[in-house]
Parts: sequence; structure tokens; C-alpha cells
Amino acid sequence: MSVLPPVRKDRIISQLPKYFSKGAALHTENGFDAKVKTACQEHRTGTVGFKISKVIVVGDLAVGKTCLINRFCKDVFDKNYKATIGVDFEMERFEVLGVPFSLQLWDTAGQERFKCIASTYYRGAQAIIIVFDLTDVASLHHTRQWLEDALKENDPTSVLLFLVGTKKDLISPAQYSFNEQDAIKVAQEMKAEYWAVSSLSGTRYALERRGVY
Ligand SMILES: Nc1nc2c(ncn2[C@@H]2O[C@H](COP(=O)(O)OP(=O)(O)O)[C@@H](O)[C@H]2O)c(=O)[nH]1
Ligand SMILES: [Mg+2]
Repeated sequence: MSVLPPVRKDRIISQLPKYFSKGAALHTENGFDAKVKTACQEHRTGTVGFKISKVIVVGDLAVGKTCLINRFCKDVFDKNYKATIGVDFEMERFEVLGVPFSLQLWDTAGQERFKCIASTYYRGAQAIIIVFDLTDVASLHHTRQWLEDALKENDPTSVLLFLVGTKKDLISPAQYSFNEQDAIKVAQEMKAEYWAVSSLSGTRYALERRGVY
């Protein structure tokens, strides 16, 4: 039997995280469903506790996908980080209402440069994070194509979609507000949840905005 370190404190989810923008959110409930809570308490979650969910991250080259994964997994921002060719994913362990849950986060090893990502990268994803650079409007427009490619290998009815704008630290609040309207429109069309982040500062803007942080 392998002995795993305890799940990190910030990976213990006991409350449903709130959406970033109500106009582009996958769920707008305040908490977990009573049935889910009861099932977790009674350890009636079936195979969920052994489940590994595959999350793929797609988007144009240099929009900040690797930095986003590094900020999320290691809470660091390394300007000089380069994805190691061949090392494909990071594993993150969570505990959701006391039930173990693992995320396998796949980073591209730079293949997006050639727009020919291997189907094994896309295949079997439970969540797709489509990333664009808030300072580069073309990268937002390209997100539709990235999604289309990723969905060819997945079941569109069961996969969760997130549209994430990065490098929020590089634009003024006025410019951001202007760009956000476009981004939310794209997210709504995709039926994706929209987030805006900065991997450099690590700030979770939505939470900051709501006064949580
Ligand atoms: N200012 C700023 N720069 C960022 C941010 N995220 C990424 N970058 C920079 O954008 C460039 C591309 O990032 P990278 O994660 O390698 O992009 P990828 O090709 O999509 O994986 C690098 O020079 C990063 O330092 C951010 O939140 N803020
Ligand atoms: Mg990268």
C-alpha cells in the first residue's frame, strides 16, 4: 500500500466555489445539493473516490497555459519555465466533501505551435480549459477553433468547459472591462464558465472582487 501525503489544505473543498461572473457560470447554486452531501457523509459515492478526472488545457502558444498550471499546482510563477518535452501532466489530489478526488492536468509540450496536437492529448477529458491572453484579442478569437478540435475527441454533452483569460496584471481596469464583454459572449456561446486570472500575481480576481480575499 502506498502512503500518500495528506491532501493540501487548499485542496479540501467543503463549500461549492462561487462563479466568477454570473453571466457565464456552469452552476449558480450556493452550495452542494443535499443528496450529494448525504451521499458523501454516508460514504455512498460509488467509484467517485477512486476517480481521476483528466483536465486538458488548450489555447494559442504563449497565452500562459503552462504558467497557469504552475500557479495552480505549485503556487509559483517562473518566467523562464519551459514545459519538459515528454512530461505531460501534473496530478492534484483533492478532497471534496470528504471524498478523495484527483485531477490530472495535462499541459502541451509545445505542440500547439504546430496546431496538430495528438488525439491522445485530447481524448477522454472530463474538463477542457480554453485559455486566451487578455491582452491579445486574436487569441480570444482562436478559442473557438481550439474547442472544436478538442471536442472531436470528446463527448460534448459530458465535458465541462472553462474559458480563462490570463495576464490580467498587464491591462488597465478600463481595458479589462471592455475586453470582458467579448470574452463573456464567447463563453456563453461555448457554454463555458468564464474566469480572468493573473498567474504572475496569483490573484483570484473574482474572490478579491467579492471581498473574500
Ligand atoms: N505578466 C504576465 N505574464 C504572463 C502571465 N502568464 C504567463 N505570462 C508570460 O507569458 C509567456 C508565455 O507563458 P507560457 O505559460 O509559457 O505560455 P504557453 O505557451 O501557453 O504555455 C511567458 O513569458 C510568461 O512569463 C501572467 O499572468 N502575467
Ligand atoms: Mg506551455
